[in-house]
Amino acid sequence: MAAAFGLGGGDATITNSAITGNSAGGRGGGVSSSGITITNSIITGNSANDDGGGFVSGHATITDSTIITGNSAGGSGGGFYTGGATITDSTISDNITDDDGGGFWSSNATITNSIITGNSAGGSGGGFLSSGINITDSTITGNSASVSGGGFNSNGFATITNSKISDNIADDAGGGFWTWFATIIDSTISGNSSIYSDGGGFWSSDDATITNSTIITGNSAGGSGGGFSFSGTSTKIINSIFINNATNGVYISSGTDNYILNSILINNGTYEVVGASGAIATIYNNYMDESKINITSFKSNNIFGGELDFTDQANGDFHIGEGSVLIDAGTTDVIGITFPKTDKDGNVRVIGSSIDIGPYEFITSGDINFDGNIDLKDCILALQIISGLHPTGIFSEADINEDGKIGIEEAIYIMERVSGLRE
Ligand SMILES: [Ca+2]
Ligand SMILES: [Ca+2]
Ligand SMILES: [Ca+2]
Repeated sequence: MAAAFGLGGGDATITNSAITGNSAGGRGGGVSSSGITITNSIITGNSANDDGGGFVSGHATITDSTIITGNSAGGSGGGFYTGGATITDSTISDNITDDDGGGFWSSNATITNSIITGNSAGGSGGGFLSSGINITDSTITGNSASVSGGGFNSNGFATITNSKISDNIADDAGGGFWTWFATIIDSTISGNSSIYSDGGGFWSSDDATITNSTIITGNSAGGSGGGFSFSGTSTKIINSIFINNATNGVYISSGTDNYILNSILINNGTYEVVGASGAIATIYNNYMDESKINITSFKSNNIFGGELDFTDQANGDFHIGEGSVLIDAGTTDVIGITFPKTDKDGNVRVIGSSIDIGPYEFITSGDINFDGNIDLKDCILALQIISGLHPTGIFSEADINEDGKIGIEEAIYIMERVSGLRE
């Protein structure tokens, strides 16, 4: 049977529809079109002998709870194949291809508030393969690739914001993903594996910046760089976490402009950081055992030992309590480095005398002006707010009773603290 329908020159609009159980001997199992907009629809059970099990299109907009699931392709793009994809509020699941891009293949992709799960590729890019990727507020989980990039493969840049890349598998490099350039902000990369190669969490072949992110728990690599493997000119790891990756936390194979700053690296096997000959790293103000650094490096102000006071490490909650040695132990004074102005929760940092190590800044409830202390200045600010004034420099996260406002409860709390009635 041919594709359900084909639109040689025009765009297809599919709304509140199901495209099910079609097959094509060539490309585009369900639909072949120059452009396609899919809204609140399901595309399932279609197949193509060549590219695009669900559909082939010049560009695709996929939105509003659309589900693309259970399609297959002999070529690239199990779910679909397109020149450019914008995916919003949708799910791409359980599609399969013999070639690249299990979920889909696209020249570029913008993925927002979506889930890419359970897809597999006989080539690279289990979840998808693209050349330029923006991922925001999304989850890429449980995908697999027989070559590189279990979660996805980017032949260009990948920008990942407030997203989770977890439990993906690649036979070759980049369990979570494989990319040239990587920018990772406020995200979590966990439980991925590259079975026979480097970069369990991910692999980056050129500049990579990781900020306020957790690269944690059980990423593993058959080669080196259980958490992250890097082979470009400059990587910057800032206020991030590498815990329980194997073997080794970070592998840096090249470059002299590499930085690991304000980060936590523990329990990553033999070495927290490993470098190839000629690679150099600047490693300042981290929580790590310096004896487990195996790269030519400039080192200073790293700490190890003492209470971390994570809220719930076993369940991946790395907020810190008031007893933590991480508080105020970071630096914002390294030439050429831009440090984050907010933490992983989006709360303002720096609070207190210096930035904290790790993705989260410690917040003292009642510290209305976020200077790290509770004193009369905070009391006066709370009283001004109660009396209807609108003082500046107010930190609403200092709220003590979780009503999202600074009010009488905070004023009383601060007065009790200041007067010694309360610890
Ligand atoms: Ca601080
Ligand atoms: Ca204060
Ligand atoms: Ca309050």
